[in-house]
Amino acid sequence: MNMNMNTSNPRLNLLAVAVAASLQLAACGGGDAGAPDIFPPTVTITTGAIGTANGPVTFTFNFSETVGSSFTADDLIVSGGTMGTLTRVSDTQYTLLVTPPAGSTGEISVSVKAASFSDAAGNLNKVNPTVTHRFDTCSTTEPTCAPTTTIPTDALRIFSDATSVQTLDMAPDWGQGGQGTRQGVTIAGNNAQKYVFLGPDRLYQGIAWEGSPQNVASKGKLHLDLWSATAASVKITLIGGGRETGVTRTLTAGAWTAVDIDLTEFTQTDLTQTIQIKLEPTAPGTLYVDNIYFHGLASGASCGTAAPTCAPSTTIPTDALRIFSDATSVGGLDMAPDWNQQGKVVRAGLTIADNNVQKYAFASPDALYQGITWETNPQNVSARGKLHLDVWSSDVTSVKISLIGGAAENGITKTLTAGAWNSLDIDLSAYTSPDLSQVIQIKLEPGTAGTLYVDNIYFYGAASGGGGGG
Ligand SMILES: [Ca+2]
Ligand SMILES: [Ca+2]
Ligand SMILES: [Ca+2]
Ligand SMILES: [Ca+2]
Repeated sequence: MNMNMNTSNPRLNLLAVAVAASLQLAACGGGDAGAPDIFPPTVTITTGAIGTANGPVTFTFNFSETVGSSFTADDLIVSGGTMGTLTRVSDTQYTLLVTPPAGSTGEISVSVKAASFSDAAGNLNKVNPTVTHRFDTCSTTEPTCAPTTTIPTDALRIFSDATSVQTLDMAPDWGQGGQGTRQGVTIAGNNAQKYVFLGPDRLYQGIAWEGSPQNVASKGKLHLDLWSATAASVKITLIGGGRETGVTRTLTAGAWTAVDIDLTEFTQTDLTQTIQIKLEPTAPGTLYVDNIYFHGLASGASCGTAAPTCAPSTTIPTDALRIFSDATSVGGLDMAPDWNQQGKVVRAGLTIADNNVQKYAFASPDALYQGITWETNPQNVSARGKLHLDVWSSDVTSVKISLIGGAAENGITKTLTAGAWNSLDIDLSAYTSPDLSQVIQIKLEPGTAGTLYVDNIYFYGAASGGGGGG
């Protein structure tokens, strides 16, 4: 049959389209046994564990159909660890063990090359996903690695390698009566303070800069890096104007814990004249301390009028699955796919206050949407808790944020405070339509024409409830 699409007869045209459509359906696996398989195989990569790995990580490759012997170790790109043997579990599943280097932290990345494996009909893969997994193989009995903290440029530093606050005393005698010791130590080329709390009482240590009171009222957070093998938690008290407030933070045993405390939690402290910090571990033992600083802006604080003048104060959790961030982004990310906006949305990558952001200018009321896609690299976020984005705008008062997976989506609308970074966190349970096991896209829809600045897109935390539903 000769299907000439250029025929002048419109009825024939329709017939041709219908025949073509039925051929496609048959090829999909439905009807005709003899129809050719024209659909390339796909693969998804998963890792068993969520969170940071302390040893070898197993990556599992699940194929959409039999790939025979076409999938081999040569089809993989592995970085950040040593590749083990690729094991065939079945015609549609393989596993690979990757061992991270000892005594370090970092990220293992596993990619499948494009056009590297094929189905029985010889169709080569078009999807070539990348999956990353963080690791930490540092010793858990004594710190052997430096904290991974990058001190923001806007930080007001109390204690750091590069510079510290004037008149700083990391070991004032507040009457501990010899029940503790302090020494400066160097760990992996990095300076830190080591406190030994002998106990059983007087489990406290001051850090003082009384000679140079610091006004931190406009700052957002207090940061400390803490390491202990024994203390389950530490009370951190900020002292200023003769008043103090203590907040308690739990520590991860045998690892650096990056502690960030919103300054609004220090309700009693006079933030305009801070002079001291007090550390109180819950039990005798050793506490290592590094990178004490105030950073970011008080939440909701204005930061620019026409465009942001500061970076968001967000600290990305270590367990986060990052879609877009300065340090790393998801494989295959496209922040500006053309979804037929016809030039009515203009995107630019910008650096503001040493931080990378994306700027989207929505010019026309008939194209108020922008996709963010990693469709070649679907991500399973079904065990995650929340989606985070930082959004800044001077003129858009709300944005609908849709999550897309398994060809289904729904959107959640968030209101925006003008002229400030809005830290948006959406519980993934609000995304009832998309298949969270294969999320591939986000869609942003401003309520009106205007400009959005976007940063720090990631999934984090654990799903609550553990409910069964899909
Ligand atoms: Ca196929
Ligand atoms: Ca191959
Ligand atoms: Ca240091
Ligand atoms: Ca950024």
